[in-house]
Amino acid sequence: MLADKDRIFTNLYGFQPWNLKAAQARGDWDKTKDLMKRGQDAIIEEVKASGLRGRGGAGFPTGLKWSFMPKEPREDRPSFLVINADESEPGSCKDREIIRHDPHKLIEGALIAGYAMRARAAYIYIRGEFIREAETLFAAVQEAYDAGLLGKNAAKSGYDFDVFVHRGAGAYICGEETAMIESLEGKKGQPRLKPPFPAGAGLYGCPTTVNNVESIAVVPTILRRGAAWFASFGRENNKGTKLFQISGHVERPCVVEEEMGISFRELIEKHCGGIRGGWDNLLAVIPGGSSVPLVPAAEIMDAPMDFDGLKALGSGLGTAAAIVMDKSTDVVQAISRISYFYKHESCGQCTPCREGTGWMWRVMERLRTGDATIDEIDTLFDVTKQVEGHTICALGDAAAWPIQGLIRHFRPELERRIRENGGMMEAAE
Ligand code: L3W
Ligand code: SF4
Repeated sequence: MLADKDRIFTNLYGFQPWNLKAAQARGDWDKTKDLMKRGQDAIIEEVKASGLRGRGGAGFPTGLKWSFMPKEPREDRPSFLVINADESEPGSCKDREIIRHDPHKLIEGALIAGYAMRARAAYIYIRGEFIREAETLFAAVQEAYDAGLLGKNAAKSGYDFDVFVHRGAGAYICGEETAMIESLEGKKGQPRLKPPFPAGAGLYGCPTTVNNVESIAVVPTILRRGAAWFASFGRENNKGTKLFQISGHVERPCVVEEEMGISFRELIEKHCGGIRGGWDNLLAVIPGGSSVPLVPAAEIMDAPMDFDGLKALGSGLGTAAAIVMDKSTDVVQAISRISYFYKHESCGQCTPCREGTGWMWRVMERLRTGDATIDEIDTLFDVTKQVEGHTICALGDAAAWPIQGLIRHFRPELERRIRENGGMMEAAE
């Protein structure tokens, strides 16, 4: 279990104030200028050496992503950092806690990361529903300006850097990096085709890096304590500490910082008071936010909670938001509800997603009520394969994977419902 002294987010539960004075007492903004003095490339190398991988779901190496940015941005084509605070993934609630209780870690991280990638400014795109969090963030950014930590000669570093907070308007798809960029530009939030990746052509066509809130907020501590310290947690390719969010049928749902690779069992026992009704009562877990396939109880119990450990089980770490389902759960209804979510949130610009998400949800509903036919289970699986990998952005995959997981692991339950409903074993001619 991670020792308290190794936690980055020391005010995660808001026991102390979020404000600048309290943040400085916790060590934030301490000699930021000296960290920056190490030089832009040295900072990027340190982040690479730490093994930090993106905390927003995809796990792309953070230092590598920064290294795609131009070393000498043109005057008429400045570089930008965009921070994804549009936390909308069902089950995810970690970035919200950072913004509520530790916003200065994010703002200091924005300055250091922005400097390292030679960005002119950072835009923090915050989920529209986060009304109180946005108020906190606006106030924290203002405090930083008033203290000379942002703006001209930010933190007396000789570097000019601005931070703008932009509120979203309630669309899940704006969490996709290129839809976020479109939205920031004042357009309808619809993903762009990649490549070009944002580092080549992002905000206003300029070089842009989009990073998750947690990825940026850990950077000052990594620099202060060293890449080797961060990399001493976890295992090869899965380094560092991580915020886990555990919801559903545990005794005490929570957000907690832990070492990457902690076993699911230890995570639940140490921080959540166990599974409701005991371990024998566990049915399945969606380990990484709603976009990844569920994992049945027997497989998840001793699994390492990291990128490779969950990939090996046919699932993923995603945002490390574990949704725990005990045996009282109607798992078909749960996945059907998730299908409805993706149908609702599809931006509609590509056909497999626009048509497929609605189609998949309608079949899921008939499976829920037992009104489908047995052979429709295979047809549904085939359709998920037609959607997966055939869309502009990852929302199509995210809609397909939970259904694939359900069919893979709970087919007997789907068939039982159809049989007990007196449903047809095969489709009518
Ligand atoms: C330059 C290359 N850049 C990749 C960059 C790319 C992006 C990052 C990851 O989806 C996932 C999704 C959800 N040159 C590059 C390159 N990049 N190759 O690396 O890219 P990618 O395409 O692997 O992922 P993505 O499209 O960013 C994100 C999953 O996260 N998810 C979580 C969603 C979370 C929320 C939330 O509320 N926080 O929405 C959960 O599983 O399914 O697979 O920056 O530009 N050659
Ligand atoms: Fe829009 Fe869905 Fe296509 Fe993504 S996959 S661009 S959400 S229609």
